[in-house]
Amino acid sequence: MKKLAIIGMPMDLGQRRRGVDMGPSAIRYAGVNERLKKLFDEVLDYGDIPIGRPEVEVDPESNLRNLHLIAEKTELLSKEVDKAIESASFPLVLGGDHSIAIGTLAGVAKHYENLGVIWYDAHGDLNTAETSPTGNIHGMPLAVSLGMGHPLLTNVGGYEPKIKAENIVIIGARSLDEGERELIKEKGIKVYTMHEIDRIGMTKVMEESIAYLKERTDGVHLSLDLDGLDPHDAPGVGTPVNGGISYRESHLAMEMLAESQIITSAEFVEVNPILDDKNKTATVAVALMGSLFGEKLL
Ligand code: 4U7
Ligand code: MN
Ligand code: MN
Ligand code: MN
Repeated sequence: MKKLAIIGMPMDLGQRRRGVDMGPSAIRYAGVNERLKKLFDEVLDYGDIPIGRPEVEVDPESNLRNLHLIAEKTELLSKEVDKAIESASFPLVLGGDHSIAIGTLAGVAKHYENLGVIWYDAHGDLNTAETSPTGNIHGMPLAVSLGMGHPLLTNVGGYEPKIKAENIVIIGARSLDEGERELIKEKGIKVYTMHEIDRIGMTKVMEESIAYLKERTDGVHLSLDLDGLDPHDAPGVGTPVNGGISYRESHLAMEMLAESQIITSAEFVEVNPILDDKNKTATVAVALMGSLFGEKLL
C-alpha cells in the first residue's frame, strides 16, 4: 500500500519577499493531488500548518530575522512530518521558503540512522548568523541540520544534529557565500556545481550521486528549491540566479531518482506565485513531482 501525505507549509518568515507563503496554494492549484493520485494507492492532504500573520521579528543583535517564530513554526511542521512517517506515508512538504527544511528534516531524520540529503538548489544554504550576508534564515537550513547555528534552530524536534556532512549531496550550486565555501571544504561536502553539470552532464551527476548515497545512507530526503532551475524555467522564486539547471535536466534527475527508489521524503520550496508568470513555477514543481514519483512518458 503506497501512501502519500501532502503537508503545506505556507511560511515566508525566512526571507524578505512576500508571496512565498502562497506557495502551497499555487502548487495545489497546479493540480498536485490529482496528478499524484495516479501514482499512489492513497493521497492524504494534511492541509497547511497554521502560520497566521505574525509580526516580523527584528533582532539586530543576533542577525537572525524571525528566529523565534521560525523555531516555533518549524517545530509544528516536524510533528506533522513525523506523524506521516509513523503512519507509513511518504511525506511531501510544500513550501514556503527554504527555512521550512529545518522542520521537515527534524521530523524525518529521527527515523533513520544515516539519513542522506539531496539539496537541489542554486545556493548552499550553509550560512550561520556569523557568515550570513542577509540574516535571512532560508539561507541557513542545511547548516542548521548539521547542528550549526542558533540552538533554538538546531534543536527543533528536540535533538541535534539531523544529518552528517558526508551524507549530503548539493546539486546545482552557483551562488555560494565565502563562509559557505569554507564550510564545504572543511566538512568535505559533496557538491555538483553548474560547472560539473555542464561538464559531465546530468546523467553522470545523478548516477554518481545515487551511487554515493546508496552506499552510505538508509533513506534520502530530497530538498528541491525551485531556484535550482534556471529562472527562465522557474521565474517565480525570490532569489533567482542565472545559469541554472534546465527543465529537461530536472526531469531527467527526477526520473533517475524514481528509478533508483532511494528517495524516502521530499519537499518543494521557494515557489512564489507573486513573482511568477501565470503559475509557471508551481506547474513545473508539480510536473517534477510526477517524474519523481514514477510517471512515465510511455
Ligand atoms: B535559498 C544568500 F546571501 N546566500 O544567505 C543568503 F546570497 O533557500 C541567499 O536557497 C540564500 O533560496 C538563498 O541570504 C536561500 C545570499
Ligand atoms: Mn516517530
Ligand atoms: Mn534554498
Ligand atoms: Mn536557493
